[in-house]
Amino acid sequence: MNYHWNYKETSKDVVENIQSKFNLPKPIAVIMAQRGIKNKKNFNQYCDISINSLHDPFLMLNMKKSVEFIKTMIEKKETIVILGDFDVDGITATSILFLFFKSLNVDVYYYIPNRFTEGHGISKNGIDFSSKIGAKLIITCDCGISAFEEIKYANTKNLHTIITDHHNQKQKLPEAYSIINPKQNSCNYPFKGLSGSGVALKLALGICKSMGLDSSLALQYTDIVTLGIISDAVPIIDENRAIITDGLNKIKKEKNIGITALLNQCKISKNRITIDQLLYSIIPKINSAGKVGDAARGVKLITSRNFILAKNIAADLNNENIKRQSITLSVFNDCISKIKNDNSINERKAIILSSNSWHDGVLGIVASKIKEKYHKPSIIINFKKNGIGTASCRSILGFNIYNAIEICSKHLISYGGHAMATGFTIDSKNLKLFCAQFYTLTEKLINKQKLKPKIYIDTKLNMIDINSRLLKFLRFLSPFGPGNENPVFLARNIKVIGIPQIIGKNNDVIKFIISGEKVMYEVIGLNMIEKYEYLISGKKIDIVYEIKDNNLKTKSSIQLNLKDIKTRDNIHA
Ligand SMILES: [Mn+2]
Repeated sequence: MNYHWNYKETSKDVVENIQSKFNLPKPIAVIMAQRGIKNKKNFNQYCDISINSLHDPFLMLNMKKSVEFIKTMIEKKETIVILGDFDVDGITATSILFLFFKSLNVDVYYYIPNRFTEGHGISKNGIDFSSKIGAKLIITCDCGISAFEEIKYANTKNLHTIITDHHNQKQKLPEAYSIINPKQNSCNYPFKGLSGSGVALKLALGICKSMGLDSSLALQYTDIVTLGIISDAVPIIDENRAIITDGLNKIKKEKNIGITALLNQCKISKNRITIDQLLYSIIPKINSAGKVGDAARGVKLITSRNFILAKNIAADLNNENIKRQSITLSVFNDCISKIKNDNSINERKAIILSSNSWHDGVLGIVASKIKEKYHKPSIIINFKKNGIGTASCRSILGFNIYNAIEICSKHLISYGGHAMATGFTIDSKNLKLFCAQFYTLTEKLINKQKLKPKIYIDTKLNMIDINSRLLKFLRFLSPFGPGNENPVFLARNIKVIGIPQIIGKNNDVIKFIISGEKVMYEVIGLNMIEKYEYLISGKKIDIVYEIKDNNLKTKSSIQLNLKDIKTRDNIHA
């Protein structure tokens, strides 16, 4: 992949102002300016990642109404059912509320729909289950904001419903008893970036506050909330920073038996856990529970109090993840050969591929991989025998695929999602019309510039400027994730020392030593084997890199993560 290097935009005045106000070196001031840390007040807000300074849950619309109602249900010893979704955010949100209500001795059950027979969100089966066991109240997790029919159905069964969700609302709202969702139009909650698991935590905190219970009764589950936050890629700013910081500590301390059992399957050193590691290790395993089998096992694992049971489920999920990986690879390869055999795909500004022999559970991952490889909006559709297709769509920066799908929605049965990731269902007889409209739209809306993959650089940073002050500053900025990315640096005129190595299970990692101004660093480049020739050319190189954030204790142990590399004669940045 040939990236175009761009600097992030920064105002010179703001940088100079920060530099003089805080007496800081320029690279640090630039990074602060980009993150809006411009004055003492912003700085203090950024510093405050204490779990005890979260926003008041009662700032959320309908929190009071919901908590009061739940209290009367608890007093009357009524049965409550938590209805979650089958992805990691839904599973973790469900787990939190289930454990929380259990700890209050509430008669509580949970229900997670089956992806293949019931689909996303609240299902009729879940409502029937709740009715059958004599429950009075359903609390949804990470879903429900557009479940108009299902909530109506619950009402006919005399079930009360409280929706907790974080998805955008459609024009109408369902007729639930109450809806807790920071993103609903009339909610003035100060932070809109909560995950489904985060909203569940807020409800538990609201109940604590209103019943005079210690907030630790809810906050003990920040490790579980953290997995939902990371998995849903919500921004790691505001409350999410505080929750994740606390959650990562709890994960390190092995507070949750199920999470620990999963980590043991991945053989990760627990005192160095990062967001990225969780994203690539245990989160896919929890996800695979719902992608190739029964997602309720995810809740069973996370809520388990039994080491042996947890170990067994973790081992099962690990095996299923391996199965899922091999299905993913075969669908991915199938897509690649379709692309290679069809010249028209190269000419278009988006990729749409379909089949009737793929696996619904991997469409999203494959769409992401295709998008990454070709840097075009990508739609992957699988048709079932009845002619109904399920699609996953992934987009590139600067193209809102949700809006585009919405424009083409007259050809679709249903659709939902957000700017970068959307899903839909379609009848096979409408596929041609849909494709035609979508291709026309992308032709019009996407210019060539957008199709060029770009890397955004925070600031230039020479090797000599990597000092303990900078490392301390990076620690202060962390944890990194969406919305609070690890800073990306540029260093020019770098000399490669010795012979670069090719390492990794698939021989796709390059490792080499660089030197500049009397210091040496080890550089690791994942999936960068195509750049190996630059390293052995003997020419000086320019590199774009991150400083690895999980090992910052001593300067000698830091590693540079390579993002891209250019030799001096092919620089366009
Ligand atoms: Mn979610």
